[in-house]
Amino acid sequence: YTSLLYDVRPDGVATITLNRPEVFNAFNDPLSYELQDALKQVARDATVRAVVLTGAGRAFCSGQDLKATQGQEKRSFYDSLHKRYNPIIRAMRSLPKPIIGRLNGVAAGAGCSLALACDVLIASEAASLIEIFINIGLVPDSGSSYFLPRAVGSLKAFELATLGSKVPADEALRLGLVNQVVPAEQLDDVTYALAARYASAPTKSIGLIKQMLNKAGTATLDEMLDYEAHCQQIAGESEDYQEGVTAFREKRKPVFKGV
Ligand code: T3D
Repeated sequence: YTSLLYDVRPDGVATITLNRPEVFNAFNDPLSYELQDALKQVARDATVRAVVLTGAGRAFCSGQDLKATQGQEKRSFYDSLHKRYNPIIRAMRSLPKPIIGRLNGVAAGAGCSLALACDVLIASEAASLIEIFINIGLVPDSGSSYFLPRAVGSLKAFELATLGSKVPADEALRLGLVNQVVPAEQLDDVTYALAARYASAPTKSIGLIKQMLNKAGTATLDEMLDYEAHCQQIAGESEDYQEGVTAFREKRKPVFKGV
C-alpha cells in the first residue's frame, strides 16, 4: 500500500492506519481503494479477530482530499460516493469482526462518517468530530446521515449537520458519539487492551451481534425475535459455545478460538 499501513499482530489484532499525515489523512483515490482492499484482507484473513482503524500523525481523517479535486468541481459526486466511499462503509458494517476506531485526532466530513461506522471508538482527549460537509456547501455522506441521528437523536443531529461545528472529545463522550476518552499518551494502551480482549473472545458471536444490531436499526420487534433465534442457532453450533459451557462446568477460564 502507498497510502495506508497494514499490520497483523500474532494475537489476531490487525491495524489499518490511514497514512497521509501531511493532509490529515484526507481521502484521495488511492487511499479510498486501498482502504477497500485492506477491509477485504481483514475479512479474508481468519487469523484476524479484531481490527483497529486509525490515522497517522495528528489527525484521524479529514474526509475528501480537497487539494486532489482542485479544478474538478464539476466531477460526479454520485460516482465518487458509489465507487470510493460507500463500499468502505458497507464493508465495515458487514465485517463480522469488531472494528475499534482509535480516534487520535480530528475526524471531519467523510472522516467523521468513517469514525461513526466503527463498532467502538476510543478517543484521545485531543480528538474531535466534525460534520464539516455544510462548511463547503455539501451534505453529510458516507453514512453520517444514518449514524448521527441514531447516536445523538434528531435534534442534535440537525444541529451538528447544519452548523458543522466541532465536537470535542469530552462532548462527543457526553453525546454518545465515542465510548471512552483517554489522555493521548494512554490511547494505545487502552485501544490495544480492548482489541486484544476482542481477539480472544468468541469472534463468531461478536460478528452475529454486530449483524443483529445493524438489523435492529430498521427492524420490528417481531423481525428481531426471529432473527435472534436464527443467530442463536448459529452461535449455539459454534466450537466456542461448546468451550464456554465446558469451561463453566470445569470451573476454568474458557479459551475461545473464534470458530
Ligand atoms: O468526492 C467528493 O468530494 C464527495 C465526498 C465528500 C466527503 C467529504 O469528506 S466532504 C468534506 C471534506 N473535508 C473538509 O472539508 C475538511 C477540510 N479540512 C479542514 O477543515 C481542517 O483542515 C480541519 C478542521 C480538518 C483541521 O483543521 P486544523 O486547523 O487543525 O488543520 P489545518 O491546518 O487546516 O490542516 C493541516 C494540513 O492538512 C493543512 O495542510 P498545509 O496547509 O499545512 O499544507 C491542510 O491543508 C491539510 N488538510 C486538512 N484537511 C484536508 C487537507 N488537505 C486536503 N484535503 C483535506 N480535506
